[in-house]
Amino acid sequence: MKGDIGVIGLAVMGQNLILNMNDHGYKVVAHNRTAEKVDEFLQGPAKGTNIVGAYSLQELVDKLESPRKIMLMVRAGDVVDSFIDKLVPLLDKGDIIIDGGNTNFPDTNRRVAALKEKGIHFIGSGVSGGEEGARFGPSIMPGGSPEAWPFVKPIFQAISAKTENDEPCCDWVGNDGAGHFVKMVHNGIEYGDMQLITEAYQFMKDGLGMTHDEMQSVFIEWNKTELNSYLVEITSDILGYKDTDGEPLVEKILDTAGQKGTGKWTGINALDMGIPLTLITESVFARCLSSLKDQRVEAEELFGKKESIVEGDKQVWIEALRQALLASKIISYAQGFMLMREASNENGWDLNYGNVALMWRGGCIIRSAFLSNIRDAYDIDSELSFLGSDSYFKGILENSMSAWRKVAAKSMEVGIPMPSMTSALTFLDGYTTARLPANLLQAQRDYFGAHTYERVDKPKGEFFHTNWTGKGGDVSSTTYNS
Ligand code: NBP
Repeated sequence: MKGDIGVIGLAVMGQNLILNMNDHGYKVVAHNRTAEKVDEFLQGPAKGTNIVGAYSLQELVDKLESPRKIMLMVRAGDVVDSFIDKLVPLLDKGDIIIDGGNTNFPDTNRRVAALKEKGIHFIGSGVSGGEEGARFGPSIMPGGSPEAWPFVKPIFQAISAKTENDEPCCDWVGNDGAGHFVKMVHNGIEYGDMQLITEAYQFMKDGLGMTHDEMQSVFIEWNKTELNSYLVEITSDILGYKDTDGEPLVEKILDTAGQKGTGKWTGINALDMGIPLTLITESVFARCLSSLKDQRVEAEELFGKKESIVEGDKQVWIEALRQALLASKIISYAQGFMLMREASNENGWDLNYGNVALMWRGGCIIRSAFLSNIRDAYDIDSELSFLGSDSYFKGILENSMSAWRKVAAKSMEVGIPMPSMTSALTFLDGYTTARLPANLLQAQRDYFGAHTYERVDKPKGEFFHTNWTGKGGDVSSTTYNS
């Protein structure tokens, strides 16, 4: 009997996805560049299963049922192109290549188009949930050639995570690189969620002087509220984890954050599309700032930074902090969905935002109860332009406002950096201000560069130039937005 699907790449993600597929009754053919890893896998975790090995790409192709489905779980970038180049001459028209790595979506756009000309279907799929997700149910976000989806759907939906209503956390996202785009935004949101939690931790630790056991209890309690999520849950575990000497391990970890690029790509895309994705971008910058460790140590001494004590009733502050975190999180998701909306419009992807929320509901790192409310919001209005306008989220934002302002103001007063919580509040203040000072900005642009402006008392699209000094000419610059 031939294999149902081939997987190339036997590192942590590939191995666990294969075992997951095997659990669901699919016969998987496994291949890896370094052939010894095929043997190690077959004699190790895959022993006693239906999984078979292939030591060359030709052998892999020969062992698969038509149309062949071959999933790449390898390092993103050139490695994917190199496997595609080697596979194409061995495949037949109608066969399917799937890239399940963390690929930058323009690469997927390019591959879908190039392979279409050769009659090969290509799917670029986000896979989230790390090792455990891959093994027992990841969130899977596939996009690319729609003709390929019916062949891949049963396998992907079987192995994916399920919601409490048994809905698969996997559905077709859209054409081209839509799946990888949505995965990229997922990762950007993950950066934001993590940063928000770390800001709350620093406020509690440095501002309120709380012990790790106290902070652990707070996160356990928060996990019973609207903040219920995987990241809040693991944070409580981390805060309670003691090193061999009985001290909290977290304080022994160097405070420089790593990053692999997906948060940065999200920020770059937001800048390219003109979407104010402030919270996620601040989270990326917070990681950049953290990596300037030596400079920070010197600067703390140079500026003689004092301790940042927050006075007042601790319990009141903790509740204010919870509300500030929740409200900021709403802004982060609202901005992320704004970005997806713009990308969907620009690329004609016709994204279903409720489905995206459903795909993130289980299996992935940002899984949370909150995503069900997001899905409900898009069920009510599939074209909602700002998540915070939905009545459920608007209610939370309004109820949290005073606590959120208190926390933001206090952090500024005592010098605790909270870039994401404060920028979220600033965004909402801007978004809910009908008249911003951009009129003055337009005047400045026209003054020095004859860039022209529109007037509130004239129809939009009519542009004016003023000779502000009496010395300039009447010639204006061309009006366009980049
Ligand atoms: P890695 O990203 O570490 O990739 C390892 C695989 O890539 C191995 O099969 C390795 O073969 C192959 N490879 C490399 Br590296 N360079 C190669 C080359 N020049 N030619 C051929 N093969 C090459 O594995 P992973 O962590 O399992 O991740 C797989 C994909 O899934 C990545 O795109 C990753 O970003 C994404 N992802 C990872 C996670 C996670 O939690 N780790 C989560 C979600 C998505 P070899 O054995 O011969 O070196």
